[in-house]
Amino acid sequence: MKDIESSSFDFAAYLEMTRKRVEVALEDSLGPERPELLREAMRYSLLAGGKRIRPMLCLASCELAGGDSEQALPTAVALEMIHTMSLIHDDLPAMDNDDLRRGRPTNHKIYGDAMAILSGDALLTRAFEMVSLRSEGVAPERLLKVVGELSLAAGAPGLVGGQVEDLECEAKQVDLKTLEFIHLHKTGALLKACVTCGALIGGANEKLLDALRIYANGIGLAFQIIDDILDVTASSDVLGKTAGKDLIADKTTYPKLLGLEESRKKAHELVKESKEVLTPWIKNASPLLALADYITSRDR
Ligand code: GRG
Repeated sequence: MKDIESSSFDFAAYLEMTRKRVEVALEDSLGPERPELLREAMRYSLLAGGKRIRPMLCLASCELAGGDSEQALPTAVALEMIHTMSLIHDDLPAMDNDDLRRGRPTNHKIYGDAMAILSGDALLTRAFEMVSLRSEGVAPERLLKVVGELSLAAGAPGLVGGQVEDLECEAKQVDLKTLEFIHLHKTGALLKACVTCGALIGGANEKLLDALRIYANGIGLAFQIIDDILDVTASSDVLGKTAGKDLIADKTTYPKLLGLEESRKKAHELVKESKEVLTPWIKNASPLLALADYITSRDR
């Protein structure tokens, strides 16, 4: 099938506009937490930049389903909160033990391990508050489904399961199937929740939800392949996190199993397939098509 192009869509302008919209919503999302140190630690990581891909996927999916993306904004914020929590916890000494994230020292390097765990916990629980108590104009049954999707994505069937498998596989020979399991859970599950939650709020039917799940699986794997490639080819300065860690930790990665060129090819194929799934909705799918391309063209 012919590759789908979204040439007339000004993605750079869309990206900038949506990023600013998300930053404002993130800034507004944190209340007067007490004690002040907890508030500081939560803000430190949540407002540290980041590409904000997850909220963008949520807002774009809501619009693709015909909804008003303003109604999905609290859920978009919730998704970024869950993502940020997972980064804070992933960087802890008991997990990936990293010093650098989003271009600055990791949360635990500034606030200590206990506060990093607790600020992550506070962000995770605040995410559910955003959806259930701060969404306006969305039918309660839709919000209930969103809560369900978020629980599945964050918990054992998603992020936690993927992370445990990843830890279990450290310094072991891992085959392609296991690597795929890790990434579909560690990275893919939350990306899938971004599109399903946005689409549910927008009132998507089952056909669109199924297509978006396939789209998300494809871009989720592609996202991780590019992450693995950048770990070998980019600098820590550009990435804002420690480059070359996979090699040092002797982790199995796509470049290790397939080589750099094959890995790039696989990521492009996955993105192409993800875009094709959205063909029936092509008229309103430009942001999601362009976000899929962004994943393979990104340099950080
Ligand atoms: C405690 C419920 C609970 C879950 C935590 C720690 C953990 C379980 C999971 C780790 C998940 C993880 C860190 C996956 C890596 C995903 C990934 C590729 C992150 C990088 O995403 P980007 O590039 O980062 O979008 P920015 O900084 O741009 O947002």
